[in-house]
Amino acid sequence: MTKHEIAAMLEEIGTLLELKGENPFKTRAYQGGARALEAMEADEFAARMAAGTLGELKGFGEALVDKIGKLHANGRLEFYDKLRAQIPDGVIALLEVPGLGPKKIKALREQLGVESPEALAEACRAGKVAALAGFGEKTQTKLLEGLANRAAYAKRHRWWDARAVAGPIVEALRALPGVRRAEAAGSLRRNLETVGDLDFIVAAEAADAAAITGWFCAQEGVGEVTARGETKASVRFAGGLQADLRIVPEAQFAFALHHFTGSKDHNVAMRQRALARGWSLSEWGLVPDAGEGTAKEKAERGLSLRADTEAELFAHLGLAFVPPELREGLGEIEAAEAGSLPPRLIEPGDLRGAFHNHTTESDGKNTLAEMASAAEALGWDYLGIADHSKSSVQARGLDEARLAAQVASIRELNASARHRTWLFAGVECDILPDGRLDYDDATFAALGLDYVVVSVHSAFTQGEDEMTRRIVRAIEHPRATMLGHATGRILLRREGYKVNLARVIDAAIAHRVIIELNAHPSRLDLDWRLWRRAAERGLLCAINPDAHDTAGLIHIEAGVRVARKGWLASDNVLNTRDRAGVRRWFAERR
Ligand code: DGT
Ligand code: CA
Ligand code: CA
Ligand code: ZN
Repeated sequence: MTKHEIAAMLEEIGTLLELKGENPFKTRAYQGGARALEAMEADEFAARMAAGTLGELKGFGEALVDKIGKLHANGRLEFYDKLRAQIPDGVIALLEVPGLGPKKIKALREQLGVESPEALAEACRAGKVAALAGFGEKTQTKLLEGLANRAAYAKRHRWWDARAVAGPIVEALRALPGVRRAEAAGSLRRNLETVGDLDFIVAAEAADAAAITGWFCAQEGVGEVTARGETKASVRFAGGLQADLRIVPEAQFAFALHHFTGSKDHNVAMRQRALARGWSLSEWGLVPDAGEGTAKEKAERGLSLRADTEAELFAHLGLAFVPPELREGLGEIEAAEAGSLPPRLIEPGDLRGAFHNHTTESDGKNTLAEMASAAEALGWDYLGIADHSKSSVQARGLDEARLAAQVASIRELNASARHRTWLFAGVECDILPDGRLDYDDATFAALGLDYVVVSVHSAFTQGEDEMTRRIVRAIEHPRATMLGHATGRILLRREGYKVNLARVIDAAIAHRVIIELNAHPSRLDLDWRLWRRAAERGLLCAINPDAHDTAGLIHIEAGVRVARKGWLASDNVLNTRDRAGVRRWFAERR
């Protein structure tokens, strides 16, 4: 096991012990150990494991060192297996309910016998939770809300995760005998931030269909086949994600692909447009509306207009090609008719770097040098480092002295020319509950940072007015360069804080502050629905991975996909500019 994996394991052991109600010293030893491992350089860890000197460090007692040794050598630990077996799965599931931690779960188990989210919902509805000491009416309402969200969220999946499943399936489908074309359609193709199910469309002869559905239902990872016919099948993967397959004749492929890409609203508008021109548009084709029979029958009689590509389908209706991510029924058809679609949406290859990234100085898992090397390997022209500021104590935020030292290391690394990637020195500065920033003006003046990302990391429960005033005040600060994760939402887990985004966007435009499109697959915040209009009004975007390790840098692609959905072109995004262009922009701001 790697250092990260061991740390995660220790953290989990700490949680499990807490759930069991073990002595707090014991649980804290594991949690402390996990954090200490996270903070340790990989080289040091390897050296200490080889020399057997981990125990010399503060916080690494004998029992802990023994367990780390076993995990390091064998990748498993009997102690953990036994501990995990003592705790029901339902209790583990309770950890995912917002507002519940090990202590509260323990009280719920002991006093109400609650051992699953379902049992918790029942206890809340019966009013039993409100009556417990330390809970109360408000907590009970919150828990019920959290449970409802959890149920809704469980049905959807992050776009990034869905794509990881879909990509290899499309490749495999294309390699099957008889498959002429294969695509993933649906919300995945539209780059929606969360995906309900996967929709695969395949063009093949009827004679090959049975073998293709056969492969689809028997492929690795399928937990259950929920429907199966000659040309259609639906499966559920072990992880809960479901997938539909449809096989169509090649002549129908563009129509089926368009139909099953959706969205529903887009399809409805397209169908109305076709009808107004005397045509009926469906997954079967584009057939005359007049005359006997269903659209399917007409298509089978060869009455459909021909379209080998979706572009031809759109052309039949007098429209320019609408990229899939714009097909949400939000004015894309009108724009396609008027010729006012963006001539070119931003593409992943347009980005030359990113600004919001962490290192081991705060809560990142890789050092400055490791992050720089990773960015260089990706061919990035520059990498911005923005670790947490001092108020983010849990993330080991940097005080003035540590930040000054980090800025010096960054300057040194640039001067050494060890990496082709240039490092910009920034900080992710907490917006304090009253809207002040986490460092005073003198500190900012002394630090000489290239830029400042301002973000909310505390007091999430403020009312909308207070939160809006707070963020606007931060935007008005002359040192603020960009606003990080504008709502703090965690997709499928946590709603964003309440804030009037229209006013935040107005303030950002007025003060020439960038708003980030946080590209972490769980954030994708600021939401794509707001970008089109904001960018038209002059808001500049930066697409940032918020990387906490080297692997996190590639999440930037998720941000670009969602930026396309927000109609953004490369001009709208600061990090499509080269190093000199970015430097110039920072300098003008100052
Ligand atoms: P999802 O899976 O919930 O993330 O969203 P989609 O958009 O992938 O929806 P899904 O899988 O139910 O259906 C795929 C596409 O098929 C959908 O975007 C549009 C089309 N479609 C499905 N049902 C209907 C319908 O009742 N009417 C129309 N016009 N189109 C539909
Ligand atoms: Ca779908
Ligand atoms: Ca579907
Ligand atoms: Zn943050």
